[in-house]
Amino acid sequence: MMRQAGKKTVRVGMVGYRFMGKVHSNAYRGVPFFFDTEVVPILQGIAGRDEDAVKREAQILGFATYETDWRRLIERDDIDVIDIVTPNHMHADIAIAAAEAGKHVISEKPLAMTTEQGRQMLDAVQKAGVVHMVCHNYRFAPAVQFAKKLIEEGRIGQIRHIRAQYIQDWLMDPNTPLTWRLQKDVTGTGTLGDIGSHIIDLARFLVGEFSEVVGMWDMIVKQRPLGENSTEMGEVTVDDACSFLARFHNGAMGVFEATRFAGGNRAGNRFEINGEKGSIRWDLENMNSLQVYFQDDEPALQGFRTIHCTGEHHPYTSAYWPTGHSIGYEHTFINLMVNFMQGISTGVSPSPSFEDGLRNQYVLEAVEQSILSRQWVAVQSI
Ligand code: 4PW
Repeated sequence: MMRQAGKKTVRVGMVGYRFMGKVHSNAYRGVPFFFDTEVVPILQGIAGRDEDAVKREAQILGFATYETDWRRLIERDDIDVIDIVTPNHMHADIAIAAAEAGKHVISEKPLAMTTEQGRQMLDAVQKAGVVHMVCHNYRFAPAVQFAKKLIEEGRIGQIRHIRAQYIQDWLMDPNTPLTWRLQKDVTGTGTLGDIGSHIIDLARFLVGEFSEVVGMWDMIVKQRPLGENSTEMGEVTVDDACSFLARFHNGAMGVFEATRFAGGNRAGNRFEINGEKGSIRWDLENMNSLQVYFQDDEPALQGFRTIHCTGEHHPYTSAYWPTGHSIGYEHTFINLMVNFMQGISTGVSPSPSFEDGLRNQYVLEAVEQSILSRQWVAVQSI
């Protein structure tokens, strides 16, 4: 850690630079702009294999230097944090090497390809004593944080149900080319790990730990063109859609659905939680609002009320704009990075940590096993 203008700084080395690279870079820049954290990130280095591309992205994203080999980035003394925004099959090697070099590590989700890899990653960061985090960003939406507060205050009582969806439609056209997200050896699972892991994280955050699951999945389009306008076809080797039922340790029941074939749903990440005293609803497509229902409201006035979570009474929002002014998807990552910086400052890994990532991975594994065995499967605990 260095000191700059009275602040401690951490120098970030990012591996990868596409969609999530841009989102993370923007989030690091947003931290000191909106928050007064003790530790401030500096965009120090970025790694990618294609020199022209990584050089260009370093300039666009605001990184001071670039490397064409991620191992070189990890070896450097002027890097304190390794940020992994690569496809999933690279997470484990990079995270373990970074931890062994004494760097703090933040990784995109799902944490790993398998529970074995996730366990090795957690062991490596714990052994090295570095701070670690996995990027399940949606729990940092102010309305979701407010839902957590209401649940912790007991406002909806004991939770009985959660039904959660992350449903998209970007693969409905069979001519949409094959991407790494559709190849098992690069991604692990399809919708289950890519977007199902987000609703698993939200459920763990809001409801509690999973006890057992049973699922089903489908591969709807089995072959896709290898590129735009290509006539050569490649195999899709993961699920296009996945649904599962769950039981939680606290007795709650869960219904989960992830798909990329739900026409009209561009980012349908939403949940409803029902407790003995009330209910809560959230929808990413209207992410600053939270719908709540309280059973003890006067009968004639009972019904869902919509709270616009943009005021001084709601988590994170006062750091941004005056009451009533909305924030967006990118702010969930700024909030996440604020937690990461605070974790580095205190030496305590914030949640979701690699431990949360591994717990999430155990749920993913149990769902997959239940589908393959056509049975309920108990979720392993750490
Ligand atoms: O993590 C997810 C991605 O892999 C995201 O939250 C949305 O779905 C956007 O892209 C995919």
